[in-house]
Amino acid sequence: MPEEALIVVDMQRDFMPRGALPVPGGDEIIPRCNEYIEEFRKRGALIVATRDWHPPNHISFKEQGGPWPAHCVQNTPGAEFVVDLPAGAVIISKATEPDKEAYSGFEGTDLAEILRKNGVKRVYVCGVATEYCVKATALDAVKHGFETYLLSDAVKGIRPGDEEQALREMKSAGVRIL
Ligand code: VGL
Ligand code: ZN
Repeated sequence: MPEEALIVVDMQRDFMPRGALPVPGGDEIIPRCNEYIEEFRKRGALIVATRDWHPPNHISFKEQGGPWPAHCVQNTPGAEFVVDLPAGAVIISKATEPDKEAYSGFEGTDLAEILRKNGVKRVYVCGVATEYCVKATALDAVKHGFETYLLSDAVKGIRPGDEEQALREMKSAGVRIL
């Protein structure tokens, strides 16, 4: 049983430059994420990729009164992964219901159960955006009792100041920043 999992958060086309909700420099971490995926795969870790997977009328979209432009709509090119996932990777779709927002990969999904069933004790988190889905996922991982590591050279935030604050919050919650 793999004791470890790599959780790659929301590495999707719409969060990259020229996407619908771009994270500045989001594409710069693609090679690093791919290296981690390969390294963790080789050492037998479970590879998990979360994806934002919204219906077209999602509550978080401006058209619905939410804060964000429409992004990562289910089955559109903007929702596609930009990292290379191996066969056997576990894909976790989140925020799939029109009236519920979910930044964390654990929220409204089977992620915690899947990790537990696979014997996972430690999780390593990378991806975007640092101060939204990465932070929420890492904090929930701690809450679920996993030893949690942030791969800080493979995350990117929307705003640099918010990213710094998010790193401090994660650290004080018990996330180990690598
Ligand atoms: C995200 C804003 C809206 C994220 C998702 O993946 O961090 N941010 N939806
Ligand atoms: Zn979203």
